[in-house]
Amino acid sequence: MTRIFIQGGTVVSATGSQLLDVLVDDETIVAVLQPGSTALGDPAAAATVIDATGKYVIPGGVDAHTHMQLPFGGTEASDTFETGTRAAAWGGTTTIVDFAVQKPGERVQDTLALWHGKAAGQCAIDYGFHQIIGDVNAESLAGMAELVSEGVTSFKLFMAYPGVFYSDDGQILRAMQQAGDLGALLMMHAENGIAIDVLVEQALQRGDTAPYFHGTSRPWELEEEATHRAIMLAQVTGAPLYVVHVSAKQALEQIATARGRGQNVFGETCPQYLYLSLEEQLGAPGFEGAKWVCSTPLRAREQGHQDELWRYIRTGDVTSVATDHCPFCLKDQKELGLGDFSKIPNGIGGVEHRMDLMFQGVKDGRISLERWVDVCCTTPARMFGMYPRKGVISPGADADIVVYDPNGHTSIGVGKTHHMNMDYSAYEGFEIDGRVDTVISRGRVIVDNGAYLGRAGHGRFVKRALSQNLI
Ligand code: DUC
Ligand code: ZN
Ligand code: ZN
Repeated sequence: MTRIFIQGGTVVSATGSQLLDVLVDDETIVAVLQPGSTALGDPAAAATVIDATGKYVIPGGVDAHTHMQLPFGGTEASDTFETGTRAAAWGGTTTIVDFAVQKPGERVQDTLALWHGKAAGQCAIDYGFHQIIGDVNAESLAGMAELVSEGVTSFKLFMAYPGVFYSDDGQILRAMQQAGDLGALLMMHAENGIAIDVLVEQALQRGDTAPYFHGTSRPWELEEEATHRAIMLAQVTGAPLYVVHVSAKQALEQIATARGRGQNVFGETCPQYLYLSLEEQLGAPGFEGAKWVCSTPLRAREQGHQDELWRYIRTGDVTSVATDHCPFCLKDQKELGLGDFSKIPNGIGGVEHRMDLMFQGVKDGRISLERWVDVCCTTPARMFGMYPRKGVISPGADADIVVYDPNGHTSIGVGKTHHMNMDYSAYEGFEIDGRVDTVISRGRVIVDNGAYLGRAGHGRFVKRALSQNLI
C-alpha cells in the first residue's frame, strides 16, 4: 500500500477553491482535510508527503476526445496508445476517451475488440472508448446495445467525409432513435460533407491547392447548417446530442439556443479553435499550413470566433474542452497532401498541452479557475459517465491528481515540453504562465517535477456509465 499526503495546496474544484490537504491510500483519495487536521491522526505518517504550498491541487485532466493510432487519410495517427498517453500524462491529463472506429462492412463489436487490443497493456493513464458508427445498419444498431453494457456509452456519427465515415440523415435518425432508447449519448461531427466535397473539388479545379483552401472550402455556414440539422434530428428522436470540436461561433449559437429550450444538447471545443486561426496558421507560407489542417477547420480570426468561443465556455454552452488529438508528422504524413490540400491527413496533436493552454485562459482573464477545472476535468467525467471516480477530488474518487504551479512556466515546442510523437508542434513558441508539477494516476506518481515515473500498462480501461450530465 502506498500513502500520499498532499499538503498546503489550494484544492480547486468546479465549484470553489480552498486550502485543503489531500490523503491518498493506494489507488483512492481517502480524505480531504482542513490544514492541520488530526481527525485521522497524523496524516503524514507513513506517507510520501508532497508539499503543494502556493500551488493548485486539481483533479487529473479528462480529455474526452483523442485518436491514438487512428487509421485515417491514407496513414495512421502518429501517437500510439503508449506514446500518446505518456504525453497526456506529462500534460496533466490522467484519463482519455478514445474512439474505436467501425467502417462499412465491419461489426462494431469486432472494431471495439480491435481497439481494446491496441490499448491493452500500453497506456500510462486510464482510458475509455467511444464507438464511431461508420455503417448504420440493423446489425450495428443492435451492436450499440451490447457496447453500452460493456461501458461504451457514447457513439459518434459523421455528417462529413462522404465515402469514409459519413451517415445520411436517415441513418442519423435511426442511430439517434437507438441512442435515445438506450439512454446513450450521440456525438456528432457536424459539417455538411456533401456540400464541402463540391467546394473542395471546385477549389482544386481553380488551382487553389494550398492548405489555406482546406479552411475556405469548409465555411462556417456548413458547420452551422449541420449543427442545426443534428439538433433538429436529435429533438425528433429525444437522443442527447454532444457536438464535437465546434469551431464556428454560429454553430455554438445553435447549441445555446437548443439548450435554452431545455434540449439535451452539449458543445465541445478544442484549444486549437481558441488560439489558432485560418489567416495565421492555415495561411502560413508554402506548405507550412498543412500542420494545422484539421476538421472542423481553424476559423478566420477577423470573424471573431475565438472571443465568442471563450464566452460560450463561460456561459456553460461549451460543456467541455477536449483536444481531438489526432497527430500526424509533417514528413511523409502531412506531406501526402503536397499539391492537393484534400489529401493532407486531417488532425492536430495537442493532448499534452490542453491543461496548460486552458490555464492560460485563466491567466488571461478569459475563464475562472473553477471553470478551468470544470471544462477540463469535472464535466467531461460527468458527461461521459465516469463521475465521481474521475474529475473530482473527493473521498472515494480515484487518486488522479495534478499539482499545478501557477507561478511556474511552460515553453511549448518540439524539444521543450513536447513528448508527443510528432516532428512539429501545433503550438510551437507558446509560452504558458503555469506548469504541471506533479501528476498522480490512481495513486501512483507518474510525473514529478520534470521526471517521468509512469509506465505503459498502468492505465486501465474505464467501463463507463450513461451520461451523468443530462438536463
Ligand atoms: N477531424 C480531424 O481533424 N481529425 C480526425 C477526425 C476529425 O473529425
Ligand atoms: Zn470529427
Ligand atoms: Zn475527432
